[in-house]
Amino acid sequence: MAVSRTTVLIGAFLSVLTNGIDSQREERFIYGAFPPDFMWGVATSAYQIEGAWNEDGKGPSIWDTFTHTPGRTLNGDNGDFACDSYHKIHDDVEMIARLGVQFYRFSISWPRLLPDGTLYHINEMGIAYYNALINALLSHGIQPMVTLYHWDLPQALQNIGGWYNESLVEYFNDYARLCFHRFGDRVRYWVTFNEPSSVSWLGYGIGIFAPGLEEPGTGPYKATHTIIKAHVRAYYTYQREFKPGQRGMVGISVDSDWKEPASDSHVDREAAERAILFKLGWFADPIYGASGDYPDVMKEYIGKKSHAQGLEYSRLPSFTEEDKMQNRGAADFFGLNHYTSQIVSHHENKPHSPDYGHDQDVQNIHDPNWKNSTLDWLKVVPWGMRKLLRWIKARYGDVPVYITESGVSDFGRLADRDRVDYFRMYINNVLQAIHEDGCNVKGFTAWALMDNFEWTSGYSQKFGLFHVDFTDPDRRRTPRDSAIYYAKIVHQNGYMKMLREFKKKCERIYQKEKEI
Ligand code: GBH
Repeated sequence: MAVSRTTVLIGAFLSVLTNGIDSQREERFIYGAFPPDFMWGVATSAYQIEGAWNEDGKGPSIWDTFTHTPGRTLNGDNGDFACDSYHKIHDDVEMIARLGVQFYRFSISWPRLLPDGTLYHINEMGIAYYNALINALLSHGIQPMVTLYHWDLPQALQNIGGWYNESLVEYFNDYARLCFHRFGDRVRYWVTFNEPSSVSWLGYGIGIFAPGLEEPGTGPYKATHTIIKAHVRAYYTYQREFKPGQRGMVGISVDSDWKEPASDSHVDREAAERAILFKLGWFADPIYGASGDYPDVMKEYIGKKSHAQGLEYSRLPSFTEEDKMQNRGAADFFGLNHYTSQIVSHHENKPHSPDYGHDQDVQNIHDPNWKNSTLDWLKVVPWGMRKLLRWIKARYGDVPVYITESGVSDFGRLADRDRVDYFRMYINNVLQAIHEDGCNVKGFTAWALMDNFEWTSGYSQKFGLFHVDFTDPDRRRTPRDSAIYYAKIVHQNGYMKMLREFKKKCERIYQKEKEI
């Protein structure tokens, strides 16, 4: 009895020392540290936390309009009050400081600064709020990472067509310049757009997100075309006018699931590749790729399908040669939001009504063995993180990658074991990607700092490291186990000390057993 236990312990001990596989799980786990300059962060976004939707001169955004329309969100929830972060800078910064992270990723509400979206009227009270937040962060040694667009477009700009209207390239550029000018002396990291594919597909394709338009065959492509141009334009504004003095970096945060081929067959492997290119490559190829253009496979498939539908042109807009030259390399870092994976097989869609989903000729499913979260789309697949990072390196080279979001939902218990497990394994796969695949990952951001307004799911879904009591007018925040666990990883910059602790524990037990 004693012998076999000892043998087991020694085995575990050895496998840990050799960075070996945790044999109790199908998942691989390694011990080790992240590079010394690796950055840890935590994220939120304006509409999801600020509240104060019509205070101090803020203009309405498309999400105010959308959530105030009956039937758009679960239980009619909205962000009118949310976490009341507009009045809680002190509490928020305190929480972030407790995590020990190096940066806080938050977003600026465009209509809080520019109520009608344009420079016609600058709302100084909105500027004052972000100044106070940035200064409070810096006084705690926390760097701000600022997202300019996390989906809350000024309603006034939707009234002229939203991202269908190319003049938004200029309006966005004006807004970005204002932010660089007013905040850039203290901000080193800028993200232009958060997950633009969610905007294009959910907002303009199937209409489940604001502005709620349903044009699945053309909307997403048109909206994306403007968004990419807006990103590129703002990138050069920063380069020319601000970078020499401010020395910051500008990137874009794209989101992608990992797409695992359903089989080894050539068609399924191609289908999985196509699915990633339609989602991630759609934005990343023009900016980080060699061509400055959309992926060839998108041009081919959308062109082919448009033709079969009797169109004389492709539903995918095209970039001019000059656009392509501008697009290429228009980012200082690669922002990645990653949550989950899918199994992809080839599935030919007969040409019927045009649809971005059908254009891909793929079928996405979940492996029934994957661990669930409380959201249908979010299955826990830690190794997908590593494979996706590897894919990004293979396609876009050594551009610095910041994981700008990753996290998991539940119904909100403080003892959130599942969230601890999620971060333990997802972050570990980032470590593996760095150590074993040479991926140039520079930072990790946990989504989210605290529970918040989860878009169409309202307040039913909890992503927070901190619990928020939404029945309390004070919106009291309380750390979950995952907050403590994440702080530990941040503090250790990986999993080093745990190895030492584990070693000590093994030695102690081994010693005791010998005594017996
Ligand atoms: C991020 O999106 C967002 O940036 C963040 O604001 C959000 O709170 C967080 O994730 C958690 O959701 O409705 O079935 O069509 C994550 C990527 C892409 C996930 C769109 C949900 C819609 C699935 N999201 N997707 S579905």
